[in-house]
Amino acid sequence: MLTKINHIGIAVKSLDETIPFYRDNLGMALAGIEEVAEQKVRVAMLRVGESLIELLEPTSEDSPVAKFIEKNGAGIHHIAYEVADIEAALAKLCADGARMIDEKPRNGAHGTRIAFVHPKSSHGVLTELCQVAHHH
Ligand code: CMX
Repeated sequence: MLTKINHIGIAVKSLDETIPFYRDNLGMALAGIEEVAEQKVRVAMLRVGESLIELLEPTSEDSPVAKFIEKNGAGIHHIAYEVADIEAALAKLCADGARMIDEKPRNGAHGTRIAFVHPKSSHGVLTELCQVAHHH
């Protein structure tokens, strides 16, 4: 069902203050910056091998990422697994009784379709399923 780790989401207070560490000190290529209005975040994608690091900056105080940072400080926020067929993956998880945040896919950054499993069902790790626009 899962094909690889698409990205790891990291909550940050400021993209401008965080990007230099990943891009310049760790030497990752910045793949793009985009606002995802629906999620109230601005995201920067940095490439590491076949996976990405997704830096998440909240764009409003009621963003889920703002709430996370308030509670935990900046740090790892979620892990996103790539799936070839997100409807099939969601149907399986629902049939298995997992508590979903999204029962239907919604739009993520860079044309992806995403759905989150609630951390109460995934043992404390916010888990995202992600279907990329052009799956190979
Ligand atoms: N990882 C692990 N646990 C988390 C978590 C996270 N990122 N965020 C919240 N939790 C836990 C909390 O610690 C809390 O646990 P306890 O009850 O044991 O204290 C519980 O989940 C409820 O948390 P809360 O602070 O009360 O927050 P909410 O219930 O309001 O929201 C969540 C939590 C996960 C449902 C919400 O953040 C959500 O819907 N997230 C999915 C959307 C999202 O994160 N979007 C940003 C990324 C967008 C992108 O990648 O494009």
